[in-house]
Amino acid sequence: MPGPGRPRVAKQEEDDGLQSQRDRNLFSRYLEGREDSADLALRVRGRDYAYADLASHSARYANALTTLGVKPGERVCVYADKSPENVFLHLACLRAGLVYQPLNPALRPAELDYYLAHGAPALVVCSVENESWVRTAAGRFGTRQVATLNQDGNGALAAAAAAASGEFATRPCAGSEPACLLYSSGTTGKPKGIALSHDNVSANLSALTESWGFTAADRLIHALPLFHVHGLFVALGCAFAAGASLHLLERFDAEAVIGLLPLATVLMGVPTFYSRLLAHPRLSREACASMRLFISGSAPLSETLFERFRARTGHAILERYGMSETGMNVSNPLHGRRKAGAVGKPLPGVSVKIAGPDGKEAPTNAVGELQIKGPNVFAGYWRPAPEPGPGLEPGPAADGDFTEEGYFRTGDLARRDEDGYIVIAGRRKDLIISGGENIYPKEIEQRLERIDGVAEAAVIGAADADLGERVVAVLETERHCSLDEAGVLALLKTQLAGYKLPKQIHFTDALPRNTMGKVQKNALRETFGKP
Ligand code: MLC
Repeated sequence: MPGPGRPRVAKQEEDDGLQSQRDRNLFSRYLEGREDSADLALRVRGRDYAYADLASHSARYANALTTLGVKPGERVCVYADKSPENVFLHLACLRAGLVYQPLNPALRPAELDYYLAHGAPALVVCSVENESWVRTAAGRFGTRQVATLNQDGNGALAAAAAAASGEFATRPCAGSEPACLLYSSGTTGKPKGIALSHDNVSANLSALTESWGFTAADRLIHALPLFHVHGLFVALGCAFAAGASLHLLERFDAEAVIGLLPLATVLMGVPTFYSRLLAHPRLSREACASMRLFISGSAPLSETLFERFRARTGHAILERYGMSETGMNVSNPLHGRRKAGAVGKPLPGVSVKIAGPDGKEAPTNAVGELQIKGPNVFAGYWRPAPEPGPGLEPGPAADGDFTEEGYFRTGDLARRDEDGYIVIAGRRKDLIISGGENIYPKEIEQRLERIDGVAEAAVIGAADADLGERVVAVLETERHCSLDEAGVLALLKTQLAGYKLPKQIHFTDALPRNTMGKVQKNALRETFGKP
């Protein structure tokens, strides 16, 4: 901020700086030169939106948000379903310098509280159906505004946008300003806030569009949720940055995707998309004739799935590796060998270190911690600002998340093979990835242990042909306890989003423990973790 009495030269430098930052807004990147273009940007439910429509609709939403009093830097918590209007809202946030804080609309009220407290949003957007209890929750956390947006495009926010002007001057912003606030599940059971800046996303999109050969001629099937980095910035972002078009599906549905394949060139998905497509009788080489690329990420793609898909369609799925904190880091090549079981080589501009126990680069094929550096990497977890008043600030980068050399410590284990391809060898402690959703056992265990009669809960991931892994809970119950699976699930359902619910619950008098009394999850995986 320019302060009184600051030297003229500093002011001049600042002006020059602002000038060079004029186009750092990610929205400018997306729409560059296409504000009046009739080229197709989005096709959804039989409706077409050209790039010019993206410009005018996002302007209407940006005006509506501004009228609601949301100011640059403030969060807009979007607890709403996937829809074209939600896309306009995301673009509007970028244009107005607001921080899009998307949440899974499957979250239960008890889960929403955390995000309102942590993100301290100025506005929550939710469905009309949820408005009443969301208002009460918003009131508890000091959120100033609640506005509604339904999946069908109705709601108070949509009405305000429809009445607003279709012109809005996109706010020039510094590249370091946050474009979104995403969350990763923390090992402690508390999700961690991840702000990706306009520059983080922009750098990642340059690497991805180049590496994956995106052009304006591409037509991407978008069946991913909008509340993760995968659907929001990788899928939506690659398409918009290249001036391509998107077929937006409100959720993944194998039948609908197969119907769209002949009209499309690229699909991005989690491995579950591919196993479900393979289960569909109409998946064939012919159905994929216009497709140039199938990309998979967010969860490990098994070699069997890779080979089965190739045998059926002739396409080698391109697997890549990323995470919310960094966007995408490593990818198999567009041209060249795509290795089953490997996630590929570092993307342009991304530096990968496989750190051995001494912190130095591990030798070829030796497993070490996967560490990442690059312009795509976030600055640090966001934490609630100290009192007084709500607000957020970037967390200190010194609490072990980054190495002294500035590498982000992913916590994942990996090795670099003799061809330089990276192979993920083990994951962040305890993490379960189910259908591409990250689930931390601690959060579920904490809920289970609040149930009367549960002495201790242990949650593990079991191998699952559809989801990759499914959540399984093993409960040590108190004597004479009459709990059963249906009863426990009924209680959990009111507190946890459906995807986190255990698919099986086992009861035991005594969980296996080591001499220190700690539950031995490996023993539980042996007994209960099989397909
Ligand atoms: C839904 N359900 C799940 C689930 N999704 N259970 C376990 N794991 C999941 N992922 C449950 C619901 O609660 C419901 O239970 C039942 O399954 C059917 O719900 P649905 O809504 O019809 O599910 P479906 O459409 O089949 O969804 C499955 C899915 C979806 C795999 C298509 O979860 C999905 O789109 N996943 C993608 C997640 C993603 O985008 N991850 C990216 C993270 S970013 P009930 O009991 O109510 O019937 C990241 C970084 C990176 O990791 O590198 O990309």
